[in-house]
Amino acid sequence: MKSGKFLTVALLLPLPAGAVQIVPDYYDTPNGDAGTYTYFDDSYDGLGDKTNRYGYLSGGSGDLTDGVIATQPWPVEEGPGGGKAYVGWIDADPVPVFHFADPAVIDSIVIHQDDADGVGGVDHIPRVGMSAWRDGTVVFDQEYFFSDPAGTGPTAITLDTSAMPDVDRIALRMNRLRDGRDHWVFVSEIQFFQADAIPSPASFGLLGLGALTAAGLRRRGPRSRSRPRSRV
Ligand SMILES: [Ca+2]
Ligand SMILES: [Ca+2]
Ligand SMILES: [Ca+2]
Repeated sequence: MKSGKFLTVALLLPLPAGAVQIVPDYYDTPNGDAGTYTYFDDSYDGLGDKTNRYGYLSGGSGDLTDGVIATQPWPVEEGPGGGKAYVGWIDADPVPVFHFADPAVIDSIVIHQDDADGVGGVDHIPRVGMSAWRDGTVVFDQEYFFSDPAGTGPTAITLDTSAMPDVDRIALRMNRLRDGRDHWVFVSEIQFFQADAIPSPASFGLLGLGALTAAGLRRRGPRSRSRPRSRV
């Protein structure tokens, strides 16, 4: 597997002020489903058949962490000529599992989705169940609830994980809406952020990118990095 990737995504993507993005080394996930179009994890580079509905994909990275965030509703993004940035599921609540080579401080997680308000049966994620591990032991469990975001279209929800210790594996159960109808979940990106390991804007100009990246690797006292772990 590739080593840990700490990105100064101010250069790549919008991100919370003062945050550094931490990209998982790889993730495992059930592939997406198909309907009018296919809603697969098209850029996945690990094991598994990414053209197979719900085929299990493992050990790689793809649409969920490639930095591409859909800006169009699913019929445009997934239709002819679209970028195919979403992964869409309907048969079961998808539970992608994200792996980090080194225990990581994660203060927030942002899930980019299409809040289609029922268009084509696609709707927002009302609940996310999160579990996180360190060296094979669950160290954080949390349920997050979300109301229907204002408006219709691509949007994001944020999970506050600032109380979580260093972890090396995170599972996110993205629940489908349950209101008597079938509902798809469409997700184009999942981002992990560390909140306070970044220099102030005044020092950024002096320190430059290299120092900023190094700052992203720094751990804070109470959740300081201890020792290398073996992957589980
Ligand atoms: Ca993406
Ligand atoms: Ca896709
Ligand atoms: Ca809405």
